[in-house]
Amino acid sequence: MKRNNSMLFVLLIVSLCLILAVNVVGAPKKYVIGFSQIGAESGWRTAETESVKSTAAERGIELKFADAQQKQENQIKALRSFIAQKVDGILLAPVVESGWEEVLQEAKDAKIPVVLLDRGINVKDDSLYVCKITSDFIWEGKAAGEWLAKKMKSKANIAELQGTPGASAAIERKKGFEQAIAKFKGMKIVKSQTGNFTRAEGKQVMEAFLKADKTINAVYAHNDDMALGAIQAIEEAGKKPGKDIIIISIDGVKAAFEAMVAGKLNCTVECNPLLGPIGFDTLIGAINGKTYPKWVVQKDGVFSMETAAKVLPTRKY
Ligand code: GZL
Repeated sequence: MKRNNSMLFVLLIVSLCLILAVNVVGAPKKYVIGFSQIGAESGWRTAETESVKSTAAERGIELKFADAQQKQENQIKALRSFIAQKVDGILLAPVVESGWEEVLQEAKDAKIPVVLLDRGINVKDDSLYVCKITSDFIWEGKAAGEWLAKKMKSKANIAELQGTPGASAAIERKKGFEQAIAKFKGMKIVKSQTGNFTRAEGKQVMEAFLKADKTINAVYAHNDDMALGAIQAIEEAGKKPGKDIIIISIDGVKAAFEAMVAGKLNCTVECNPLLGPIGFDTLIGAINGKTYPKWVVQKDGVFSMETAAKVLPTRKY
């Protein structure tokens, strides 16, 4: 009897050790990822943050999130903190293109891969980052210019609301738009200034434009939030946005579709902010030795007032 009991006891211990071993060995690694986000300047930015946070939660990734309040020095501080904490990888949405060499070299020296989300950077050594995952901003600017030229029958006095100075999204959207309208001598940018991608500044700048130039009959805004601010300014000036002044912007956020349904915005060029899944797929892949093209481009669409009501219910952000 005694012999059976000790056999049973040994069997129990061995089974417990096996279960423990399987759990420890088989448990998926819990990645620790740092995300340096630009801020919360627009509906688009908020949607991107939500996409990254919800994907991390779904995948059991420990996310260290830092909001830089639009300041590059805060992003650099955050990256240094992530490096000091020895995170497995870093997601960086770079507020501007320049000034990243030093801190990205520190990440490289620490063997921490960095994936760029939604904006690009200018560095001599592109081994400092795995890749950038962004839309094609030149294409977006061109699509906006071509749509507006068609809508205005190749003749318009355009007020341009630019994004953040030095941001790749602003630089390239301006470039693409100018390339598109260069074909039409009647398409003229008569006013152009930054509204920093925010509704409040878009409104302020548009108020000043309307006071300064009564010939403005079209607006090109580098994002929907500035377009929504411009719409408020146009209405307060006693004019009808979407009719007296034709407005096109970029992002395709829900508020833009609502403004199109209300007849106040004429067109928006989509820019996908839901970069959480592809961002983590790429970064975790890189952590495990996978390589990627330097640019993983996102595809976008163009949505006008005429189709907005039908499309609005399908929008995810
Ligand atoms: C685009 C992104 C831009 C959005 C703005 O990828 O960087 O920044 O167009 C946001 O809404 O502020």
